[in-house]
Amino acid sequence: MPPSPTPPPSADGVWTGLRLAPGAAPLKAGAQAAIVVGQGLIEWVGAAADLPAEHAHLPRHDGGGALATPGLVDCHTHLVYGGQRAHEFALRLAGASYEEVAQAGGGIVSSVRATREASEDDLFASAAARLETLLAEGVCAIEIKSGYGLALEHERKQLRVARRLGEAYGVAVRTTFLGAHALPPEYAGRSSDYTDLVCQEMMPALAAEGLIDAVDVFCERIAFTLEETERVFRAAQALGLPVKLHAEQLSDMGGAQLAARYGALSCDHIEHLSQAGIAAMRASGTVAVLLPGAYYTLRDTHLPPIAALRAAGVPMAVSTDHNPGTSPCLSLLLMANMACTLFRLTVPEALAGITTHAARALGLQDTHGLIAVGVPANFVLWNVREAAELAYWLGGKPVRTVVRQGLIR
Ligand code: DI6
Ligand code: FE
Repeated sequence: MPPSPTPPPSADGVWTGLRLAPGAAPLKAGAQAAIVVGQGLIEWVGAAADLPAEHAHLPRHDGGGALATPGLVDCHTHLVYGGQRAHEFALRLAGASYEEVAQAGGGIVSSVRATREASEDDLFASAAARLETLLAEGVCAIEIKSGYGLALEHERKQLRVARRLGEAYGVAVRTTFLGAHALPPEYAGRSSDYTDLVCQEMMPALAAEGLIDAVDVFCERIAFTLEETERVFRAAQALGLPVKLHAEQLSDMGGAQLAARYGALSCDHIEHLSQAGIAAMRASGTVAVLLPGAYYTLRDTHLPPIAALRAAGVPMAVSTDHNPGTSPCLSLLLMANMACTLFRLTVPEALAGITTHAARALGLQDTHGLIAVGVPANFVLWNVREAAELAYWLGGKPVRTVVRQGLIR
């Protein structure tokens, strides 16, 4: 269902009866807090007792004792695609590996077929339903990748849908061009030629149309080589576009070091990340994006090097990696839970991973994933006693109110 034509009510005014989650804003955790919203921006945040007199006359919104966090940020999704792949789930249950499914003509390429067959409106409708689920759980900014079109017109279609979703739903959408996701069937055996097409035709055309906020590559032995990845990065750099990488998911390709040399926003998956990769990411300020939904779905057993990332001080984000093959996940809170349970993140790390650090992975650290004066009002009120509950419950709907782009949703 597209959002109703009547706009949601404004969140302008004073929000009281709140507790701020630890780390959400510079205030003693748990103290009674207030947030002042004016013209869609946060004008003031602090202890309710310190509310400046100038704000006292404003309309009040009662938080009812809820816990407030910044709006959630889902920093790695493949949300726009045709069809779904439940049958592959069954194949894998019967013993096939992800790589075997891909080599047998399933996998990414089957979603490419369905995406090419779908109209822009079909893609909008199916992605909108998924987006609504994520938004209802408190997502206020989301990254959406292309990569199921693998030809100019179909990549364009996916990215246009991503932009339209952002406008229709009033949510910050960052688009990522992932033309180098898989080899389209018409380029079988001609990976280098396809890489040229991505760099020389698709990327410049889509960038000129304002459809690309960042560029990504699936650098893996079943996808693109390190050399091809670097060609894509060089093309991105020439267009002034930031890069990120699907790195070291199934094997250590040295992708993280390459990405760091190009100042990548993030390296994602990174189950097989080496110490050299960690050092390079630390030096370049690249965020480590952890994707426990894919790890879980693939029944992976090779854990990302969490302790080493933590020791190096590399910021860790957590995301759904929503995609029809390896992570058909529509709950960022469930990912926070799995980041704790499977990857041994602490609760504060997991919550920073779906807010502050996720925003950084999108280059949005100054405007999203935080409750601070001057930023757009994106925050969530939760019916929980303590922040740990956000990573603790498996399922459930702890949201009380979402304020997104200054409106009460
Ligand atoms: N890594 C992933 O986990 C997804 N893409 C990627 O580069 C999987 C995409 C799919 O199987 O459709
Ligand atoms: Fe992915």
